[in-house]
Amino acid sequence: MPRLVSLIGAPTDVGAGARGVSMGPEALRVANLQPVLERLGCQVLDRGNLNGPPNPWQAPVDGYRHLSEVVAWNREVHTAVYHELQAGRLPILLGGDHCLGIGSISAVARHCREQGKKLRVLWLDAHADFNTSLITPSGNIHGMPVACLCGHGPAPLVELGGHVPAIQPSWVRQIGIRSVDEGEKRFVHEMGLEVFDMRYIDEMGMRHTMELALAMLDAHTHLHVSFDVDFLDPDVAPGVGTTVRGGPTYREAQLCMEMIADSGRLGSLDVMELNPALDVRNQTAEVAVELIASLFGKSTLMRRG
Ligand code: 6HN
Ligand code: MN
Ligand code: MN
Ligand code: MN
Repeated sequence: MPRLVSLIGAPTDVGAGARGVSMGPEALRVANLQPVLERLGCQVLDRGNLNGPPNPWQAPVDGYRHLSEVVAWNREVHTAVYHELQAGRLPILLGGDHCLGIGSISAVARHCREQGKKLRVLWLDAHADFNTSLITPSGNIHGMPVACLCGHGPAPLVELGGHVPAIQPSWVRQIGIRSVDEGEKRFVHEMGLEVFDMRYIDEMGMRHTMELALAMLDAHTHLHVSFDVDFLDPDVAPGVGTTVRGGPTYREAQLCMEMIADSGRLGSLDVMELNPALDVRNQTAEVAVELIASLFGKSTLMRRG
């Protein structure tokens, strides 16, 4: 049976500190995301783009920039992602900034609760995205989604999926992390998030890292991948708002995606923070599409096992 996949565009940058990730969904389409997935045997529906408020481009208020706009966009995302999951389809959220992970993952968590499934979240990112209004250096909500999902954030975001907290820290594995703010560091530690930072990947290698991150999945596990494109080294992915040197190479990222594919448990995906305004000839979108192809089972020769 072909894999049923739905593309959902969320063209906004309300949660970010730089403009331009609102153009991410179109860049991924231009980089042939749909035909690439179809060649891999997926049946793909492009649901088009969600609608939400424009970016008012204002300063943060009480530690949050654009809170009401962020809430409005996340409600849209939650509804759309939940709808696809209920229809038995695998949603791919095309961001958009990473604040939208709140709407997406709260929908996945709700679906899993109703289906009696276990949820595991892989957070591929240069950043931990675990700030709160009290410790954020920027007020940008794309630096806060993991904390919000774990119950720490403003009520309308924390309660978005109807169950508080939406997820437990122990369900999350963060990979590729190399930029964490001071207060955020303490909070990550306090909450016991499992972080495979770049130091860990340098020392142990991507293979061992992914073996641990993917350990103990079973037939009842729904695997959600939240792929912030700034996970990648800026040498291969310059088109992101918040580049941080020293990320996974192209080959390391391919191995990461191939090992997730081999787990056979991928149930939903976010592709976030792609910024065409900072890209050169759409190369970052093309790299992202190549990696998504690996995530959906493309391998150089035959699949093993
Ligand atoms: N992202 N930690 C920084 C902040 O402003 O909170 C950067 C966050 C980046 C978020 O890339 O999704
Ligand atoms: Mn399902
Ligand atoms: Mn992020
Ligand atoms: Mn990031």
